[in-house]
Amino acid sequence: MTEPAELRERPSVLALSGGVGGAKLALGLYHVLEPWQLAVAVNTGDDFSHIGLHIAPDIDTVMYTLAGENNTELGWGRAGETWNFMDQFGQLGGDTWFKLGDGDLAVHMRRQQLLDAGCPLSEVTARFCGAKGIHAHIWPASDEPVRTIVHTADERKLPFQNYFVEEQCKPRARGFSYEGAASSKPNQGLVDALADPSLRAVIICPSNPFVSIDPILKIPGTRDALRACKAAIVAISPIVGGNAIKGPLAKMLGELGSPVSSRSILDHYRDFLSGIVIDEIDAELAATMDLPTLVAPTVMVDLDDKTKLANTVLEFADHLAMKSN
Ligand code: FO1
Repeated sequence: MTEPAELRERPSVLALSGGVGGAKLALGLYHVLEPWQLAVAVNTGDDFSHIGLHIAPDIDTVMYTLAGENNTELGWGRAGETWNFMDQFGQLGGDTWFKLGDGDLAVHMRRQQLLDAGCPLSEVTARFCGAKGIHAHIWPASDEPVRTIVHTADERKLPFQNYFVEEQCKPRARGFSYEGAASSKPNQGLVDALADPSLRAVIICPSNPFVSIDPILKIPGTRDALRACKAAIVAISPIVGGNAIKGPLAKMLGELGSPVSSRSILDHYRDFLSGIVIDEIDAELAATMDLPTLVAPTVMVDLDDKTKLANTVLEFADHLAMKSN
């Protein structure tokens, strides 16, 4: 499990990503760039410890997606998964609200073994990606624990997976906090990429700003580094036609009193963003946006959609970079 030699090269495109939606665009970028040119800094706010194992859902979703092993029906885990472990575990009284497939369990067992031996999460991730033949840089945003907590209207503080899986996003959210973020350090690759004057672009994937991108931005120094970054920074809005493509974002925006609109996404990232891509269904919104806005098809179903959007986003970033020079 050695690191491919080209991964010692500096990436030219940095993507910040959560799980499913971010992984789709990451796959598009992976196809249109030389693989080693892509770095993906991945949310770890969804991570938690469960049945003694470190679970890293977004890292695994990005890793399985780039390896072509992702389960497209579930949106998480591995394709062609079997569930013998879970069935037995449940029969014996074990917790089954969070499901680990047999192959996925092997990933988790090996990850925990390496973490217990003192290997940081970034190193474990690099080793796994190497073993799966992935030649892009996949970085956990931090090696230290950052944990998203959902503050509910009924005054509870729910760890993300309890909110998302166990309670199926039903509780009303009134805010979020990011346990451990203040004492965490950003991944060194992420710091170096953002300071690199030859970086081509930073892409904020169409991920949930509150629970996928904010846990990255709350890591000390990250938001400042984005503000200081010389490359064009482009976000792809995860809101399409007044709804989120997947997940609880629309519900969250409503509960927090914000419009379910790409306008809210722009406002969220305004201090560091160079431009935003919104879906063609929302074309009329473009005229009201006070930052360069590109209208394009953003819904990614097949690989062609993903590579087309990746090319569109990169061209837009290049155009914005040219304008600012
Ligand atoms: N999501 C579910 O809705 N139910 C599950 O049982 C579940 C298990 C699971 C196991 C490993 C893994 O990497 C992800 C898993 N997810 C599951 C997905 C995960 O909770 C969320 O999709 C992400 O955290 C949101 O990005």
